[in-house]
Amino acid sequence: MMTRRVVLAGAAATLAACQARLGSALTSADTHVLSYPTVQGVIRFGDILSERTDGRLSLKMFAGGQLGNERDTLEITTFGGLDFNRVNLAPLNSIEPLTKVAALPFLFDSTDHMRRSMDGEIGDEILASLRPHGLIGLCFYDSGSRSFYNTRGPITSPADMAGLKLRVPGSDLYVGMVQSLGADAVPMPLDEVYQSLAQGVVDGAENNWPSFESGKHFEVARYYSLTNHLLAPEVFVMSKVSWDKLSASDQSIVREAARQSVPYMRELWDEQVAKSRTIIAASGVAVNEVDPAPFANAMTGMWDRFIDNAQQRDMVERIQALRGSGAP
Ligand code: GTR
Repeated sequence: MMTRRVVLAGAAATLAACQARLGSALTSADTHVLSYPTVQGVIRFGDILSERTDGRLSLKMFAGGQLGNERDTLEITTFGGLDFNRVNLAPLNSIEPLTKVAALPFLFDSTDHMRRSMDGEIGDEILASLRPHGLIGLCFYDSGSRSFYNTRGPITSPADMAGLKLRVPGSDLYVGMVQSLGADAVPMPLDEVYQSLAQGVVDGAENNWPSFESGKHFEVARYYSLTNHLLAPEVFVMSKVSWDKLSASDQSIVREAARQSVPYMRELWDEQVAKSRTIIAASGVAVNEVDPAPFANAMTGMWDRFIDNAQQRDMVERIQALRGSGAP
């Protein structure tokens, strides 16, 4: 079995081998395939960066998890082996407590609520909280809403989840969430999920429409139950080691280019959700609507477990105060 040290060394060797060919290109990683909206958003960021610096700064994207899973590439990013990374909030949950706030189930009541919260000062505070951990938070991307899928049957209430083995990303918060619904949580990187579903190592998982589709999980997990329990965003970060090497004016360009890539990413996201839904529906997956209330009730206790300091509590309240004050 490959140890993490071997995986990290392998990724570092791949990067070193590319170095000569890349020249001065900055590097970024993503677990998703090239066509996925998060990857295309970061590529757009790279294009804006090149334009604004007349090609002095450019970006090389390592998509499809070729440098390893999010936890590993994040570690490489913190020590400067990668310049940028686009990750879910989950691998940051054990690093920075404020990231748990935006990853709380049933916190956001709509995509608009999530965007309003993350595009304003609350989002800025979460991005800034990453700096002491060696990361410069640049912007948030969309991730739609996550729901449960499995190989056994439709989930209509938490009672249907008893005893199910469900894959979650490697975060205590996700583990707590699934346990509070009475299921067994199995933390595992995304690239192992298809095989684990196919071999019965897990009975199911949870994710948004595009990841359920692009990872081919829908081919083996034929029940998708729309709990819509999580509307957490994705985050785009830069290594602080790389950031510190940039001039102040290049740092501003990086920040602006990242923000400018957000509307483009969101446009692609909405298109991708529609495409993925069509593919999944055409494949005959049984999709069922779910009353979210019993799921939300079962999860209230876990909020207190993971929101255990005053700064987090204050942020939760400020996000709740922004509920329903915009378009649905
Ligand atoms: C996806 C997300 C990835 C990854 C994945 C997972 O929706 O875009 O960054 O975190 O979920 O479940 O591991």
